[in-house]
Amino acid sequence: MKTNKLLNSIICSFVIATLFLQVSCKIQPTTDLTKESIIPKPVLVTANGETFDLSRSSAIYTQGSSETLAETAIYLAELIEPATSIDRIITTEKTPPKGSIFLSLSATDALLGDEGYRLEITKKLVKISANTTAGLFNGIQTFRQLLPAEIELNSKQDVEWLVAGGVITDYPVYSYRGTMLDVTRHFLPIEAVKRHIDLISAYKINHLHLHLSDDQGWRVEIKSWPNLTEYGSRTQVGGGEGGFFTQEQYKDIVEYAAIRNVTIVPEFDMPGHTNAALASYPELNKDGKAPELYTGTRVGFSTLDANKEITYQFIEDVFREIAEITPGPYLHIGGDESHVTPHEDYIKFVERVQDIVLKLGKVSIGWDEIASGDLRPGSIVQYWSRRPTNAISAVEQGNKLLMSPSSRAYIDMKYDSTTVLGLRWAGLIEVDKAYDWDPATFTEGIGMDNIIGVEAPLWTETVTNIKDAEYLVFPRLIGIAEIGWTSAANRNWDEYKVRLGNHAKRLKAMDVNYYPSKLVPWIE
Ligand code: TNX
Repeated sequence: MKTNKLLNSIICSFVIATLFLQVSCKIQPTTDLTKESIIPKPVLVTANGETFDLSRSSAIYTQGSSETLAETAIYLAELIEPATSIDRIITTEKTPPKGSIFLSLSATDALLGDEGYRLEITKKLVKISANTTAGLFNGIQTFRQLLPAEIELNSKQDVEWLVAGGVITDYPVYSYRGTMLDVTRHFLPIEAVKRHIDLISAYKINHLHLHLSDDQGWRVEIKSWPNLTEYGSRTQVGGGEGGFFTQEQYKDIVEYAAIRNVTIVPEFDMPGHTNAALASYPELNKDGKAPELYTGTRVGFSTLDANKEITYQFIEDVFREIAEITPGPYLHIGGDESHVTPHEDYIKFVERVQDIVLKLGKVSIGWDEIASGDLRPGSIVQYWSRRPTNAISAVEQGNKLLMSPSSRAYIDMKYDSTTVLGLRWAGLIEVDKAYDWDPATFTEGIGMDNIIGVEAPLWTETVTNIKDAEYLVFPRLIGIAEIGWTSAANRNWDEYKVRLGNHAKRLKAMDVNYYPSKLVPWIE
């Protein structure tokens, strides 16, 4: 009896103590900014022990002149409004009042460059300053991660919006931090692409490469060659109905991306991977006969004819039309796996296509095989294969590399042997393997100066919808985003995996269908 009583009172006080702890934990704000799980990891974080309370905020203030500043402020307002009800934006020349979020396009700090920002948080004010709206956008993403995860929900939340105080000074190591969506093997509609842009930009990914043509389908309207989409878009892997973007929809994607600091990089893959175009126009074929549409997953069986003038007329028309609606600097010309193109034809073809792109005032990006020929000045070589000779040749010709090594950055590979989606030809890529590498030391003879950045492609042979895509993309792309932003000296898997684990609640709130790798200590 006595012992029972004692036991009861011990249990009781334990329960009370736990309750008290939970309650006090709830109302205790995080006050140490240096302990926050920010991804990508910033350059410099210092804490001041203060706490900013967004619940008492009334407005977003902006200062500075730029056409895109208002758009960036509206973006921030739309991001926080559903959960907090703050949506007033005020332009000011003076210091904004206590409690506001202040976007200041006034930094004159060379250190911050084109994309860096300074985020200053005191109990009175959140101030993001940058040289560009891109920098402000990146600062907003960091600020977003400092708010409770409920900020990602779409209805008003009864949460104390407390933010730890201090100063963050931050800028990226690489200017190109990208991912690719293959919308040809399986078509993804415009809403899916927009959602994808929302998610990737939350981690400061700033380029979205769209793989727009392949054997299985042509996915964007070209007005001077209408059959490309009228016929060539009508199927996909497995024989589904396929689809395409009208030019209006493409422009819509480009604009949506621009507000989120994402540059669209359109790719028309050639001279191989062209069955859909060859099926749409018999005159593009060497023998003048159009093949059937293709719904399988083999590669390397189709080619444009490098010795027909109509081939180059076709390419000029296609790239001219897309260049007119692509504000970004790059046009991706493909160039991979052209196994049935005679080598001298391939070399001639790739040189002529680079000239067409130059004439349009754009810069070519091509898969690394293009480095087997003469590269035009400025052309970028996307290094994916396991043939370092291509990477070395590019560098010897004075050209730069975009790093997408398939054994690390191919996020269409399976995570482990039990992953249902994905392929495995480049190996299994667990979350640690996708994170734990350095583009600047990956290939002998290639250093940081030879690299513009990193890109993780998602090929969609096995991916039929955006939820499947997210499963392969997340969380691996988050790690690639950090590789592109944070210096290798400041990165470490054991420390990163804890920060990543702390993003579980946030990813859930955003309804991301991520792979819950056992290697990560997820905290929900
Ligand atoms: C190789 S990587 C390809 C694509 C496939 C991919 C599947 C590259 C430049 N070409 O055509 O979809 O493998 O992983």
